[in-house]
Amino acid sequence: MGSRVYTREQLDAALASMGVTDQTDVSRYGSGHINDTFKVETRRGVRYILQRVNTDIFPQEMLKANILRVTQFLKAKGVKSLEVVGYENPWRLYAFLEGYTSVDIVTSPREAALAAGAFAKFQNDLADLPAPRLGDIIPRFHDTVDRLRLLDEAAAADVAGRRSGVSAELAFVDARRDEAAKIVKMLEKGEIPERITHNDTKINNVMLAPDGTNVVIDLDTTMPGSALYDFGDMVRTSTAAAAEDERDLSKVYSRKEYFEALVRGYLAEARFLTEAEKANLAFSGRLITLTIGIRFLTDYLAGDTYFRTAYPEHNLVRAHTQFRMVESMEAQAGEYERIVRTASGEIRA
Ligand code: ADP
Ligand code: GN1
Ligand code: MG
Repeated sequence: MGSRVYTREQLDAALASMGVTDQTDVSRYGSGHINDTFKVETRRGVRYILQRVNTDIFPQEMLKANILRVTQFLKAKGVKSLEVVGYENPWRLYAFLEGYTSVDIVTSPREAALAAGAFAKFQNDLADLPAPRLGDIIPRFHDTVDRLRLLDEAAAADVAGRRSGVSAELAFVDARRDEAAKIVKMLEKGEIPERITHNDTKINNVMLAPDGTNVVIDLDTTMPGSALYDFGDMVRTSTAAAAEDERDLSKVYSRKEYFEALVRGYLAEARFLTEAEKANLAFSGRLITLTIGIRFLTDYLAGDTYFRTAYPEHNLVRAHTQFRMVESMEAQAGEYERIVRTASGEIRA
């Protein structure tokens, strides 16, 4: 869908409900696909991030409870995190992270390693979050089998009349159905552990500062999951040579030296990983990238109701880049497996 439009009165009322009345400017901010995000400037010189949570996607009360628990727990530990200034569903106000920036494409292997370390530390920091279990914000979020079911349903319903134009894309997915259940099955059988994970580790969800410090943001999907999905989504976004919506597919591929930096940055911090998890790190990159591609294609078939789009073919373009990334990772699979094995051996030693 396109961006929702808000009146000045709506934005002012949301800010007033959270105690801010001296705003001098409120403007759209960032390139997230889900929430409506604004940067707020005030007469005091203090800046904020104002967000309207996407109420079509998130159960609002559960989301608020999860976010408050996670941010308060991290704060009590002395870990820099999002600072919640106000939360009045569906609106919330975060302190603006001054001095940090987010990027949509990783520009150096060092940046990839830093981001990987940040998400590994995030998982580690939350490992001892006291009971109860965090709410499952979007059940079966990364379950590829379920995502295939939703794709099949969208193709059968064909509400937007786009099915006949995506036969090649559907065939690409069909050729890879056998791999879909692997991580879900391992989780079910207890072969890999459930952990509290971020579940949306794309590169623009970590804010970086020039001195290498960082803050993990976009905590909406922080819930029980697998470390493999978190690592896989980093491979998807942090090794990509081009933007998620690049139209020129000759520019889209997974960069081996970035993959290596990612693996090393992750393993150095994620000392908690089991052997079974390590053995599936390279595979997880291919699987999550296929899964996100399936989700873009599904949304295209459904008429663009989930991800924010800027033009009619946007979700299809995004599906194409994901499938090209999958092909690139498949072509380098042997090499990627070797990189993980070598790094695991060295970092353990
Ligand atoms: P979405 O769920 O739509 O992706 P995010 O929470 O990721 O929304 O926010 C979108 C973008 O806004 C981020 O990629 C980041 O650039 C910026 N952003 C979010 N929170 C902050 C913050 N506290 N300080 C500065 N920038 C932020
Ligand atoms: C969405 O919110 P954002 O833009 O960081 C999506 C992720 C996808 C990503 C693809 C809640 O992330 O799952 O991987 O787009 N978030 C949700 O870019 O669905
Ligand atoms: Mg985001």
